[in-house]
Amino acid sequence: MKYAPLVLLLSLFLLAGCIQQQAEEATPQPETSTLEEEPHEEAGEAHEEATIVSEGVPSVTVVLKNFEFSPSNIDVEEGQIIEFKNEEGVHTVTISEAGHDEPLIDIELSSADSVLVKFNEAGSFDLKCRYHPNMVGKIVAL
Ligand SMILES: [Cu+2]
Repeated sequence: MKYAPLVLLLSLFLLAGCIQQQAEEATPQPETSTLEEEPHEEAGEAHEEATIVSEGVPSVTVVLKNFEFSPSNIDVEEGQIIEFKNEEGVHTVTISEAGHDEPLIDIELSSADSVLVKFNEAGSFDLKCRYHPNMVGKIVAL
């Protein structure tokens, strides 16, 4: 056991590291404030701006047909649901924050499929189908 002293020393270092880390965690950190959280947000509600939901009554139905979203300019209120109903071909419902590439929602719909998307927060959103560059729309949640 000629390594025993080394192991002991290493353990002490690790232990010291743990204690230090705990001390840091216990210190209040004003940097991690809750700036992005909406004060009126209900507990347990999703933080994403838009989420796919399995049930709910849509306030608007958008039909995918003739290579377009109809209507393509959609206004909803915060908390409302849009139903996207594909009546022809295969398309995607791809929704991102206006001006952002990274989608919040990206789902493929076969013909006769539909999806419910709930808008949890106010904002402007770009709507598109990834397969057909001409299929675009705008969603505003107020
Ligand atoms: Cu399409």
